[in-house]
Amino acid sequence: MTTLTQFDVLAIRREFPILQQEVNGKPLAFLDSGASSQKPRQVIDCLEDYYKRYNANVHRGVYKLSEEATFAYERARGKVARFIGAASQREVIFTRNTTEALNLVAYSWGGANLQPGDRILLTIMEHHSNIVPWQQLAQRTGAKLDYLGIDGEGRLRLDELDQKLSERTKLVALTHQSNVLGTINPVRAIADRAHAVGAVVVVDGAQSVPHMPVDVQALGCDFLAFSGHKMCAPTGIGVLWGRRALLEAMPPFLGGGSMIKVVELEQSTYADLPARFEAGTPAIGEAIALGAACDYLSEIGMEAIHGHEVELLAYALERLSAVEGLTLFGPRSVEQRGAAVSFTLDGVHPHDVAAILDGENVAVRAGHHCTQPLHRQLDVPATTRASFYIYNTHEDVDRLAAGLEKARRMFA
Ligand code: 7TS
Repeated sequence: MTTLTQFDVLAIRREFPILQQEVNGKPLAFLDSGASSQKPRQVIDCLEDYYKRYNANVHRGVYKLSEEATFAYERARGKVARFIGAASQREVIFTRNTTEALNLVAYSWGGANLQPGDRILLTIMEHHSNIVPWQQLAQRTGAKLDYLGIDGEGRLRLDELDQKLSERTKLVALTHQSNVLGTINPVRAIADRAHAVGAVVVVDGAQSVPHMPVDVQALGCDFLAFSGHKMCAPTGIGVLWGRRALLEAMPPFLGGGSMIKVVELEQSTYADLPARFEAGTPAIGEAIALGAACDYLSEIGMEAIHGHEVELLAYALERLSAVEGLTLFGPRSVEQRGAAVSFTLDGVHPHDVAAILDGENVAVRAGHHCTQPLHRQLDVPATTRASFYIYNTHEDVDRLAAGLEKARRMFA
């Protein structure tokens, strides 16, 4: 264990108020950060400070409070831009979450660029939020969907690219990291192939941006969507990053206040980036707190965070492999995956597994995790998932393993 010197997990845990409470004398082993992470004091304080000290609408008032709020809101946009290596903060659009960011691209870019017979390439491991908007787009435009499959270890079948990617493919949308399998996809290689046929590449970064260094230039994609609530920030704030030239050519998604230049009775002209895509009053405090979350994570260091998670993942895979009757999904190699581990336990329903773990104050998620096509492919109706973050420890893994042994004994 090398982590405690470079990565002081106990010091990190102290920053999370929710981890300080016990239930029935047991501390919380929170293993559901894949759904939504816990929040550190720095982020909670930032949100509180906004509401207590300078709460006002942005981009309108000339008074001091509004100017302060506008300054903080735009500064947060800059922090997000730096966090993902964007060329300009104008390329950062604040949305509600990943889902809204993906819908924005589908409606705006998709509606303007797709024709009947065009093809959209997805993968079988996508979250519903990276499937349904494209299905709806296909229904509106007459485009068709293709899906890249997975191999026995839950890795994308890159050998299918030749057959599934063609001149008719206008858009490729894929997740950077699977929320179920943990698989980290080779986005750069796929983006290069997609660009060679003229397709635009949309990356769902909901499970990668919180957990590893993500640089949009290195990734080589055209759009990146992610959610604040999975990376220590509040709910209600998400991000769409897009290449400036693409965003500038796109029509607005939602119409209303803040996104216009001039409104006449029959028509309007639209504001420049990023305002054109931020109709209405945004989630101001939440965006500012997302900026604080970027600061917080950067201070720890995304490389260090990833290193900590890889170490926990390796330990979890080892401990869970020893549980009789347990089937693990996803790549065996920790190089190919992130720290989300889904499994089934013979003879025990995933929801019962989760309920027994809850009795031990170990929080995991059970179900299809918004990936029904993937679960159909895996041929299981549901799985139980443990997902790890900066505040998790080896002890959390031990408690997970002990809870699983208990579940196995109870149902034996
Ligand atoms: N994409 C991926 C890969 C996700 O894991 C999620 C949320 C989303 C998109 C949607 O994010 P939202 O913030 O717009 O809801 N995933 C999960 C999960 O695995 N358990 O709960 C939510």
